Order: sequence, then C-alpha cells, then structure tokens
Amino acid sequence: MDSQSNSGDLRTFIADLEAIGQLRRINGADWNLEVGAITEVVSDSEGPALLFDEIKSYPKGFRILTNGFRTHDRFGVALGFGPGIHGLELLQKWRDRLKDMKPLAPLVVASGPIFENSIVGDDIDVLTFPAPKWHDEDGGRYIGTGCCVVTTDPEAQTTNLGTYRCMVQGRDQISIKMNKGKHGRMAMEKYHAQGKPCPVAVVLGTEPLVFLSSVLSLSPHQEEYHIAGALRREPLEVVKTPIYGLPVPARAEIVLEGEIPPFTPGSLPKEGPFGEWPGYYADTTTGEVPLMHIKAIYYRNNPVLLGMPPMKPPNHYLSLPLGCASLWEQLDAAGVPGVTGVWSFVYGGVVGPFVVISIKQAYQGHSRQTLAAAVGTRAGAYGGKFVVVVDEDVDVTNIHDVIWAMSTRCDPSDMVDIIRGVWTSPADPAIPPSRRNMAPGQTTLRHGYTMDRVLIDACRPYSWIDEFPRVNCFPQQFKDEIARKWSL
Ligand SMILES: Cc1cc2nc3c(=O)[nH]c(=O)nc-3n(C[C@H](O)[C@H](O)[C@H](O)COP(=O)(O)O)c2cc1C
Ligand SMILES: [Mn+2]
Repeated sequence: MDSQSNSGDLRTFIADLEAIGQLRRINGADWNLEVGAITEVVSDSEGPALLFDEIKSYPKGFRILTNGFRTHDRFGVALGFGPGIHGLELLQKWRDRLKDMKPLAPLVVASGPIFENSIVGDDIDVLTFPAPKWHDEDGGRYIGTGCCVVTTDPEAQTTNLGTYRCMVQGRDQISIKMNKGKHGRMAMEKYHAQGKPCPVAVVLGTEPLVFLSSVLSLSPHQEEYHIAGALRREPLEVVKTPIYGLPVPARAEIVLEGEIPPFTPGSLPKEGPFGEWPGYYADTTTGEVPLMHIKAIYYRNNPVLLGMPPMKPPNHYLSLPLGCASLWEQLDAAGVPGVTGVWSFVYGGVVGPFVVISIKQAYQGHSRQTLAAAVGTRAGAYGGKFVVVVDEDVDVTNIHDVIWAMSTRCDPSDMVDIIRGVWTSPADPAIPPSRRNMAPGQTTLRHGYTMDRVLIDACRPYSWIDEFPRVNCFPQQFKDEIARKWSL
C-alpha cells in the first residue's frame, strides 16, 4: 500500500497512523515534563504515536504529536511506503528512492490553510503553543524539535531548510541552534557580513517528507523543497510569508516569521542544555546560538506541533538510521564491493558512534578496505567512533548477532586499529572540557571537535576462511520446515 501521508500536511499522517491502529490520544498532560515523560515511557516499549491535546493551561485543539516515526511500520508510512516493511529492507527501499530521485521545484500558491490565524505586533507570544520542557535538566521550553528552519541565500536566492533546535527566550524571541557549517547558518552569516538581519521562518509541524528533507545531509546546492518534491513525487505547495516573502508549506501547522539581527557572541542569551540524541546533555558551547526576533505567527485551526525530543538510545526519534543509506551509497561510490548491509545503533541524523557493515568477502584485505573507506566517506566521517565489519551471514540490525561476531571472529591485536583525531560532533559526551570550552576572556572556541575511530574487523580471517570453525546453528530454511512439520 502506498500511504497518503505525502498529501501536504501532518494531520493526514496522523489520520494514516490512526487508520493502522498506531495512534494514541492523551488528554490533560502538562507541557512541563509530563509530555516528555509520557513520550519516553511509551517509546521505551515501542508503543504507539502520541497525540497530546487539552494540554494543561492550553485550550483544546493546541496539540503535539510525538513518537511519530518510532517504529518501522510508522516510518514506512512517513516515507510513503506504507507499514509492514522492516529493517534492512526498509533502508534499501529508502536508498532506492534516494537513487532515482528527480528534484522537483515547489509550486508557489496564493494562499493556504497556514494563514487561517495570524498574530502580529504586541500580541505575539510564542507560548500561544504548548512548547514542552522535555527533560528535567533542559535549559528551557523547546518549541522547535521536529521543525524546519527556512532561510534564503542572499546571493544565490536558493532556499534552505534545516532542522535546528529552538528554545523559547521570550514572548517574541527564540534561540535557533544552527551549528557552524550548517547551511542555514551560512546564509545567516552572509546577511550579517552585509550588516543586515537574516530573514527566517520556522515551520513547526509539516508533512513527514518535508521534515525528513530538512534533516537529511544534503549538499549546499541541493534545495530541500526540491528534494521533498522528488520524494513525494509531486511539487510541494508553498506560500510566501507576508513580511519577508519566505516560502513555507501552504499546509504547515504553525509558522514563526522574523529575523536574526547581527550579533556579537557576548550579547547572545544562554541556550540549553538540552537532552541530546547520544543520551546526554553534552553540548555546552556558549555564545554562538543565534537569536530570532519574531515579527508574525501564522497557524492553522487546531494546530499540531511536531515533537522530536531526543532520548537515550535505543529510544530514537527516527527508528531507521537514515544516515546508513548515505554511507552505503558512498561505500559503493568509493569502490568497496560486496556490501550487504549497513546499520548503526546510536544515531541522530548522522550514522553516529557505532556503525556495522556486512560484506561478502571476496579477497584478502577486503574487510580492512571497507573499514578505511567507511571512516573516510562524508557520511561516515562525522561523529563516528566504533566501526565494525562483519561477514554477510551476520544480521547487522541485530546487536546480539553483531556482538557474537565481534566476540568470536575477531583476534584483537591483529584485527583492531585506532585512527586518532577525526572530525566529530560537539554532542559527543566523551570530549573532555579542556577541548570544548572557550579560553578565559575569549569568545571563540580554542579547538574544533575530534574523536578517535576504532576499526574492528570481525570477519572470519580471509587467509584461513575455509578452515574457520563451522557455526552450530541449523539453516533458517530447515528450521522453517521443522517449524511447519511440528506446528512450532
Ligand atoms: C530532531 C533533530 C534535531 C536537530 N537539531 C539540530 C540542531 O540543534 N543543530 C544543528 O546544527 N543540527 C541539528 N540537527 C541536524 C540537522 O537537521 C541536519 O544536519 C540537517 O542536515 C541540517 O540541514 P542543512 O544541511 O541544510 O544545514 C537535528 C536533527 C534532528 C532530526
Ligand atoms: Mn541544506
């Protein structure tokens, strides 16, 4: 079944989830930690998606969706494949979709449901919406987690979407944590270099494929709206925001429109800490999170905030490690043959610090080539730590199978290597304070962020592969026959 969720809004996705019995409605929860705690408890058991309504101190109809993509069934619906496809098969389908993608420009339309309500001037209050405080040590209420931050490049006139967390700082101010090097930040820096404020629109709740385009690691010339068009196989309808003319989805739930004025690091308010995807409050960079001044708010009747709170793994807001599809692609492009699977276990939008690759070994040195290439590719370089290569009989999506292979096929002094000082993410909690903080009196970071890589070859050694002890497990086909014969 092809799902309807790419019809232009988030509420169609919600209806699709309800239709397959994967939505639970919760009324009366408090935005202050309760929404976050309920989300985490239900995520722990891979329970349903949650639609919160009648949130404490808020009128009925101001809703939040969480755990939307927490299972492969729901992720399949979000990707437009429908439920019932799991694990590597789902990742393969996503990879195939990325391969045959033909970018489609969005269609600008005159109006849309997003303009059903608007707030301007002194009435602006971003807490019109039930922004949760997700975890107890979060530095504030995060209205933007499942959001898309829209900017245009002042030179190329291209539009970028990026998902960057947004913390409420006042009635008409939010911090937008665009990390250095991210496309939204690069556009902002160009405006600031001309002494101008950077126009920005923050979309809080939109169709899954638009949100996913905003999360994907794309190159600067790939415009997320065009990629969304490719993934949904139909141009996305957008409207221009009244003040700055930024394109936003016509059927978005909530849009904040405003600007980021030029700033000096010392003038910026504190942002965070925030519970992050590796499972810690680690990123303590200060003085670099831009501040948005909100000039107008638009929202649909009964708006839905898309909540994507990071949680301690194996709770992931995305149940599929999407970055593994990119890594797989790049291993192919690097000329590594025989890759049969790529998976990771602690991840965000990137593959993260524990990546497993399976190969059908074809020659001596094939497994080490795979490891070296994985560390060097764009998708594998950022934020990695342990990279494991296993034989194709090992199920890379099953951590028990992976640990069994590491425990039984790896001879550490011959088969484990360390590469030091590779590019990483500030979200890695193992970066010591001395490598993360500013020098006293300075306003820029002393060091960039790096982390070592451990390359683990857990393949049967190729030089004596034929003599490697046999596995004492019946073949699956035989087990299936026995199960049928004995009604097991
Ligand atoms: C829920 C969620 C939260 C994220 N938060 C941030 C963030 O606060 N800052 C950031 O730089 N990237 C964040 N990311 C990753 C970016 O969305 C991702 O790198 C994206 O490719 C950025 O778009 P860009 O390449 O156009 O800059 C987040 C991703 C997700 C899924
Ligand atoms: Mn981009």
